[in-house]
Amino acid sequence: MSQSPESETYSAAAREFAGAAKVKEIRRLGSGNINDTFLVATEGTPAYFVLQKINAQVFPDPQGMMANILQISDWINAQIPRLNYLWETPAVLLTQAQSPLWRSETGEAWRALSYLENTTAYDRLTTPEQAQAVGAALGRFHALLSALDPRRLTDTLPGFHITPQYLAQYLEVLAENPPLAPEEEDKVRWCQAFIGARQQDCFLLEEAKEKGVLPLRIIHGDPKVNNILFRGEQAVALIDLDTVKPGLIHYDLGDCLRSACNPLGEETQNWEEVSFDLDLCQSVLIGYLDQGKDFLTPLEYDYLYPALRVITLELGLRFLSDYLQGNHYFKSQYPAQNLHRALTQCHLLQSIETQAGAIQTLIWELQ
Ligand code: GN1
Ligand code: MG
Repeated sequence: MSQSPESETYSAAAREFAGAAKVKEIRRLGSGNINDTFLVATEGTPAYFVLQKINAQVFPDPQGMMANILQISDWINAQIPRLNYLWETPAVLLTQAQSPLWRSETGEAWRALSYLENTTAYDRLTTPEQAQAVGAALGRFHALLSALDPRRLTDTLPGFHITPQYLAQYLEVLAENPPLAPEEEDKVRWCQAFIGARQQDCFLLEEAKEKGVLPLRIIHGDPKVNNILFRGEQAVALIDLDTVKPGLIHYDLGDCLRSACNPLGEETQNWEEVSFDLDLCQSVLIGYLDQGKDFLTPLEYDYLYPALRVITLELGLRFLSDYLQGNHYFKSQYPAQNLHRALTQCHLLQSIETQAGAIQTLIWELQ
């Protein structure tokens, strides 16, 4: 292992959470856009665990975040013995001082979670069975938390999934007239026109929330497909609980659908070919509603299709804003990556809109 300052910090963090076990190896894990994630192998018990450096720019309250995670993990774990399906929640590991967080000398916050061995996460779904399992996992997660009072959780990310706020930030960025790379200018202008024509949609869910038309529940906040772990054919866990907070489950189901029903995935370079797969959508909804029918109100059904549009638009404009601001929020491997991600979400939304009638019929038939 090299001795860069970075590796010295993550080695120190790993030792804090490893307890008496000797750390054998540390390697990067997963494809998250925000936090730095590592898999730690030890010579003792646990043999593996997941170590994460929390991105302080995105998550200003790591303590509140860990308190939320501990609360919902305890709540779910208490129900697991009575469930008639397999469900798992990564355990929060504690430092030698019994804290769920470790601070480096420079103040970075680190945490560790147990590693669910022999599980798989997919960046893209290919079969209806996978899609149904993904939908079921999200429905189960919501059902498991449906009796927990949302007011018991802290909103550690106040502007997160408040689409009008992302729109306002985006418009501010545009007003500053950021310089554009000539080779990307046409793509930016295309996205800008596409988003501009849909600005009013950004208000749909928040207005419904403010009017009390849609109830506040506990949401995951980021149920994209690679946050769902499979053990064999079954989806057994929804990981990445950083964004769990009180909110509209519409953001969750919309986010899950936009991610699960895009067979090319959100990192494709082939954005013009991106389309929304109706069969996968049907399977996700069947899986979800098997649970959701017990708690969804009729009005909540009415907002499912709008939610799919809003969340896809929201992510498109978040990626575009970040590109225009110089890629400070979402990690990127090359300068235009966030622009390409924005194009992908816009094309996905275009495909959703051309299939509006069919998607709405599906939702109506499954109600
Ligand atoms: C971010 O870090 P990651 O990949 O789990 C983002 C989500 C986006 C997602 C898109 C806190 O999630 O909102 O939907 O990228 N998380 C945050 O891939 O902003
Ligand atoms: Mg996340």
